[in-house]
Amino acid sequence: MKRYASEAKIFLITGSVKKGEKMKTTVAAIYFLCSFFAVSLAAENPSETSSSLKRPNIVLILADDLGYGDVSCYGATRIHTPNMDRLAAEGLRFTDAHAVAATCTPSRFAMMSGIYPWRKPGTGILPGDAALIIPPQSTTLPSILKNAGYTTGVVGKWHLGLGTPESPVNWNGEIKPGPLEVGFDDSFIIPATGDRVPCVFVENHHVANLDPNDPITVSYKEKVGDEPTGREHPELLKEALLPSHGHDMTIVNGISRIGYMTGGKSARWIDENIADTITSKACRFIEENKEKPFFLYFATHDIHVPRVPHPRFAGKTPMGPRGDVIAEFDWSVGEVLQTLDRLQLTDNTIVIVSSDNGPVVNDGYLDHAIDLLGSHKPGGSLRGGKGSAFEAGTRVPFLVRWPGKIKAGEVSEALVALIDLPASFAAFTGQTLPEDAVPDSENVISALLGESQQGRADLVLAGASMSLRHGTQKIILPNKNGRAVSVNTVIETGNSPRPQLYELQTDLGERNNLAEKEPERWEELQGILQNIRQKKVAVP
Ligand code: NG6
Ligand code: CA
Repeated sequence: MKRYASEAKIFLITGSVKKGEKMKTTVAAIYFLCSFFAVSLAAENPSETSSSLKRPNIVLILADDLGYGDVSCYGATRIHTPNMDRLAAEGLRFTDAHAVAATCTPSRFAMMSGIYPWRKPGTGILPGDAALIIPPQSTTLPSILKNAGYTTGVVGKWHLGLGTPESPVNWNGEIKPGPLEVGFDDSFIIPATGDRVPCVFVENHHVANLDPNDPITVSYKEKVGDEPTGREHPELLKEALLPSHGHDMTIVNGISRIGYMTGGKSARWIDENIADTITSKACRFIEENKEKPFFLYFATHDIHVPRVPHPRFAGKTPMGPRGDVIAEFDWSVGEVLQTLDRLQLTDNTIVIVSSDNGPVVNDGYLDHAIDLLGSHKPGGSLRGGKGSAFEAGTRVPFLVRWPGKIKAGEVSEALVALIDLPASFAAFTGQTLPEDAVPDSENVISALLGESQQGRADLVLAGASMSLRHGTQKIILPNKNGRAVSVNTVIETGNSPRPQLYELQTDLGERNNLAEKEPERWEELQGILQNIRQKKVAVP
């Protein structure tokens, strides 16, 4: 307890907030500082110590490809997500929260670094053997919280690269730099995605359960070893997981993947057990750190392809594997909530649940997701989906709960984004950041805590074409080369050779293009977008 008291003093001295954002952060920062004093006072009289007085833990659960319409508290009716519904009932549900990119790597890069991904080349969807794209020692969401005294952990999907271009990742040796070099104290990750090799977990600096006599080789260029591929041996594949596009390289557990691998048999995951494995790791991290403030980034494999639910969930929804893995994801959320309940940490923990990008139905395997969709709309009433510049590409479910601090059952229309987490939590924890750190991240902590309905004014989104949100107005830049519909996923990309302008307040479905009718408004918004793009920003 002494530790808290002395840290509180340091925060008071250094506790100015970033870049003239004092007004917005004052309430949260004061709460944060007061909680230190409350704890230090309570520490002198231990009977007064209550969990609600401690520094709040932060648990960020990020689903993969979960759509705005895939959750029952966002309107889904063919699928039930009781645990996310519980969070919405006990906390704040955002209706206009975004990932800043419509695919995984750029979205997560932005959330970690506070930098728009289009400012940095090489932040597109990464292969499983790519180098780390976040420079070690740069300011990141976990490094901010670590500096604030939190123990930081990541469990689940990483997809931000490992190793360096000069020293590519060695799966049989020490794997670094990676999560531990960008601010995490503890890490148990899927290196890239479930559909990419290597199909193993990496725990801190090493592949978990690797037998040194069976070393791993990975290649994204050519076949390695003599294990069969889906292309050569489709008869070896699980029936519901035949590839529809790509995904026809090395077969692991009867599922062919993107990329080639050999070796590492004892370390390979079993797809049916991924959710169980990482959920129990996430809960263990909470349990092990229950005495001190912690930040857990729990990035699930669900609901990405290949969709392979545990037998407990298989066939439990009317929508086939895609529905079943939504139920499985919701179960993972529930396990985390129950762990917090059991450890009496619920009141002292901020829980955030969101998704890295919008939904996709056919993402490479013939798993009957399309036939079994029925009336379900993965993007709700939004247009587009994963990869798209239309709203369903980036507008995602976003729930925040902090019992007693955030009013229960409220809805917020504030425009907020995952990229805002670094600046918001820096302000919340009274951190002073270097002037050039997290340049595109805005402090929206008051909106996140439900104290204000005011989020950010502008937000640049990276789907198939670049777009700008300015309040409820939206433009999508013309794109002469892109297709209007993705050949593989059959998702409307939002690409058009003509400028697009929508007023989402009255046209959420982006059907009524106003650009030609209102050229001045188009020009004005385009000017705002250009200014943001041309802003001089340090990109480490
Ligand atoms: C695409 C894959 C898709 C998925 C996506 C990444 C093909 C044809 N498609 O390249 O299946 O893996 O990358 O998804 O290979 S994300 O959510 O991690 O961005
Ligand atoms: Ca994703």
